[in-house]
Amino acid sequence: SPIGIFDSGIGGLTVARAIKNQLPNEQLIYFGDTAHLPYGDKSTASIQAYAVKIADVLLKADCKIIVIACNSASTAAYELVKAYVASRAVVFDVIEPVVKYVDEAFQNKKVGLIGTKQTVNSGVYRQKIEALNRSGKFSALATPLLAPMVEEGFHNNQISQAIIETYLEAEELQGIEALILGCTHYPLIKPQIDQYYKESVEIIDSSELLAKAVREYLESAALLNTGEKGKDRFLVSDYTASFEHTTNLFFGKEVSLEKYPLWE
Ligand code: DGN
Repeated sequence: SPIGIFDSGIGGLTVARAIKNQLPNEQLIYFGDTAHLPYGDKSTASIQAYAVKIADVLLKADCKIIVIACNSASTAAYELVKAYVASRAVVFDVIEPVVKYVDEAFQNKKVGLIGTKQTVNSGVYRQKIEALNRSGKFSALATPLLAPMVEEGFHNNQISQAIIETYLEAEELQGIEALILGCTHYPLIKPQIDQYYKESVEIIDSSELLAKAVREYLESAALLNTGEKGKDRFLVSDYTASFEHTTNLFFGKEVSLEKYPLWE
């Protein structure tokens, strides 16, 4: 059975891509809720309603795992989706693997987070990291310009460099030894962030950590696909040609999107 992955749009394809790289023999069913993006500015209640509806779509497609490939949806709906899905599939989010890594690698260090307003204001990363028995500090900054900037193809140019630097110079992010990329879009600007810090700060990419956690789970639960692999599918709740074109940016190649409205 397939691995189900969902996001507010196509940004979660960075997560799908990381999972595909680690697990090339698995079939993916990706759902991008393009009719309701961006989640970064939505209320928790709205995101929860969308997330449960999408979980249903993925359960109907017989997914053995549901991956919440969106930080905003993970902060708003992880607990709810887990309770809703119960024993029908195993649910992963983008936050747990990061928290585990911070616990292992940054015990006494100050760790920073950048993400959407929903992700930062929810305080979920803060709660989970502060709940660890560690002496290091945690500090977060909402960087809402970054996701639309990446979507518009502004990475690796002067404008994106100036915006990134302005954010990274904020008071909140001073003295950090690691920076969590708390948004699906940020792996694309990781080279520019690295360039700013000149390797003095470790950049924590949640998509890589999540993909590794999914692989390790499938291996240990003996759930790896051994038979013939079905074709990957990419569903979107609203279709436009420009979404399809942008898939290239996040997935490394253009994929064809199927329209699948959440509500008729
Ligand atoms: N996928 C969202 C996230 O990771 O928070 C970012 C896109 C958005 O909704 N702005």
